[in-house]
Amino acid sequence: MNQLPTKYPYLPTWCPGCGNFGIMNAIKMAILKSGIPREKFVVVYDIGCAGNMADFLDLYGFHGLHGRALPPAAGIKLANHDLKVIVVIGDGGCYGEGATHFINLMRGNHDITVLVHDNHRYSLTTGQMSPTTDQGTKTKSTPEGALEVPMKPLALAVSNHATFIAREFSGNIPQLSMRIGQAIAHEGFSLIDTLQICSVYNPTQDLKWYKEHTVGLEMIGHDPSDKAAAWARAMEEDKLPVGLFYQEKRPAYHQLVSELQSATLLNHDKSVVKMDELLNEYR
Ligand SMILES: Cc1ncc(C[n+]2csc(CCOP(=O)(O)OP(=O)(O)O)c2C)c(N)n1
Repeated sequence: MNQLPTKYPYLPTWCPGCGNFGIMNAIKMAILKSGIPREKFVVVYDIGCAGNMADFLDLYGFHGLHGRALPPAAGIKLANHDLKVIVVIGDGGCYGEGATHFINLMRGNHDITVLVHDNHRYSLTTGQMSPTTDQGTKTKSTPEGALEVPMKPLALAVSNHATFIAREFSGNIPQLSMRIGQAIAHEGFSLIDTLQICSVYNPTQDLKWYKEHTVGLEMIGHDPSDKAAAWARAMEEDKLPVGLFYQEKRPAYHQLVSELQSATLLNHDKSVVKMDELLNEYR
């Protein structure tokens, strides 16, 4: 069976107007369209509003700690590289608490798809500033306005050698779904920074705001094989470019590990491993 039920096991508890509804539907559409059996997918969820998707999506999954979803995702891929691994994580988890994992797994080109629900806030804990909050923005944790300048996650991805880098919008479900499909098919680290509406803790950046402040990369002419151009687009501020910034073909981490060439780690012939001898070496 390759169908995703719409009501499993609970209806989503996100606030009305939350971008997570669109992102979850885009994931479902991409998985159904991929033709890959759903038991071949594992979703690793971070903590937060985004991570609560663990309760609503009928797929194999693992719910990690806040900021720590990327290491188990890489581990799952190495244990059984036949699986497709997707990470569902907020901007606070990926770019704040888990930034070191984000930076270093990109360098290794670990074959995981990282879907960042970038609502520019730590939303589950009621809207504190995150690394992508605009300078000057008043939040509960910055009553006089955020003092820091925001992180540029796509520029970070370009400079740290991610091999698939995109930005999409949670309100454009067909395009987001198409991009998730491409990211799943890509062999290597894929990042989709998804601009996500948080109607409660970031009401300013609503549908109208995103329409006015984003521009499609295909409208301005962009070659996704041009890394220098991807960097320049990733640094833009007035209008946020949306689309595929960069893609290159480079061996994924598991494709370079010699032990994984004959079979997945899961399918290795364990009878050839002499555990007693191995343990004795360390006595
Ligand atoms: C290590 C750790 N730090 C902090 C928290 C508290 N906490 C839970 S959810 C959350 C905010 C999550 O924000 P984000 O990752 O951006 O996801 P969102 O809720 O916006 O989807 C925080 C700070 C926690 N659970 N664990």
